[in-house]
Amino acid sequence: MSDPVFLAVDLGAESGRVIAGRLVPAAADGAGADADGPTVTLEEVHRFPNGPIVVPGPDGSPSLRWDVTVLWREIETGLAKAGVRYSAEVVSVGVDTWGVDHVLLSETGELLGLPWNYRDDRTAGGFDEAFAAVPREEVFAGTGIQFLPFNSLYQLRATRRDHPELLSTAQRVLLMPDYFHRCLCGSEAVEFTNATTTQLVDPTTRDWNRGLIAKLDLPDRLFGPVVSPGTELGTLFPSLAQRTGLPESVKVVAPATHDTASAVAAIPTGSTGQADWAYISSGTWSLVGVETQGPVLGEAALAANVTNEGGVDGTSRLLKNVMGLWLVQGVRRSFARGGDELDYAELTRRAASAEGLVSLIDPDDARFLAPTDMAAEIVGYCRETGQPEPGDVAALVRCCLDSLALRYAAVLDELASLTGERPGVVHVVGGGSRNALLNQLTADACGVPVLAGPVEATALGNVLMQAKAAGAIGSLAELRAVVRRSEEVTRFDPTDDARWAEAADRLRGLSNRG
Ligand code: LFR
Repeated sequence: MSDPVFLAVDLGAESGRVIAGRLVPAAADGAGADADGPTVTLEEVHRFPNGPIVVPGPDGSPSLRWDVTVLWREIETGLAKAGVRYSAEVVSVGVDTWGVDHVLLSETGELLGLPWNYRDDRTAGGFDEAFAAVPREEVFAGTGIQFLPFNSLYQLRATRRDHPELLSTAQRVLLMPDYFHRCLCGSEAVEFTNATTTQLVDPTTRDWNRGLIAKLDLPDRLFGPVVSPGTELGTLFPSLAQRTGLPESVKVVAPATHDTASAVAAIPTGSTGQADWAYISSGTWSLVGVETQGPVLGEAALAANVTNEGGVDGTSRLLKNVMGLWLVQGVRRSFARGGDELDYAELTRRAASAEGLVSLIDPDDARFLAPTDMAAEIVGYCRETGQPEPGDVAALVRCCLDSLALRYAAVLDELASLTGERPGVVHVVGGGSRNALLNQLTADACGVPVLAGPVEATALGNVLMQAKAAGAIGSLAELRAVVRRSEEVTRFDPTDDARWAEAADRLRGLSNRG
């Protein structure tokens, strides 16, 4: 019999994919790298673009949304391709996406409007409004989550303020992957790792913080059962199995549905729940963190504005969101508008030839969250802070990459002071780990080796959690051993350059500007 296939639906802010993962057992003759246990192979079945759509409101004002109907059509197309290619070999399917965004469902299960995209500005001012109901300290103590304006907490409060009829009609809130699981099999469960990104889950009980939900005056009935990653949610709807050519026996299994949680699960390390290694899950966002065995709460964690997101096998992800390659994506869009279409490899090649550490930005300045023109925004920032204005695309991208590397180093310092342990190595995973220049700059800024790869960490984590649910893998440690046997990593050693210390001071000055 051929090796089982697990289908990962992995949706990102720029593209979505359906990926088939195959778990290949250890070589029977006990020879080769895979002698100790199974390996995994991935095959991309379907890829499609994704991005926010603009829906004009009654007064014409733009509202940023996700078109879940189109996303579902693409998912179904991908499943049908998998039906043709693998048919009876498919064991299960699971979905992961970015965090925080969600749909509201009516009593009869109708979708109540298109979900908002988290970059919509309706949550600006949301902190003050929410903290009037529940003080900031209390929100942190009860959730352990970083204060980001787009967390579901502030989004739901914005919906309550602007569209009270939606909240009074809604019976259920489902995060994006949960919604697609419902389309696959009817499940209305909310998966734990992604639920934590709402800032409404208690990190100790690992369930909704119903006291907080009540104080925020959000309807309690919206928040359904929370399930652990690896939970079997059901089997494909027979009609969907028929349309896609997949067997009716295909299970729907919740992976770690938060893309970052799946990526962290697939880090090729030999250690779990220890803060002696760090990770950067690098894509549109850079999630810079360490794995811990429980939440790190208290005053210092609150002051550092770190997050404790839920991980697999009882682990926590102590991390911070850094603006990430969104900056470079934005610069790319700015130049594309001017007719200059450049791919990411070309942008990085140009940045490598530009002089380093000239002008710096604080990547996490709110002005870079959703600017209309990223290149102009960066030039404006440099002008206002008395630095040379980046004059071309090479200088702009170099400014982004230098600044990101410095910001990573600053976050690692903050995390080390919270855990009392300094990571000896940084694993960079995800699409951004392809960027050799950024990897080298990261090693230089952080002063420790960077191990880059796998690029497909999220899809690997998704597939392997399904394999774990099927009983083919026993633990998170074993899951990571499968990744180590299957994927090459590239090492970047820090170069000794005193300019980084000076640049770190400059970035600190910029970040501390009032
Ligand atoms: C990365 C990610 C981050 C989350 C951001 C918004 O794709 O999931 O972890 O903070 O998107 O949801």
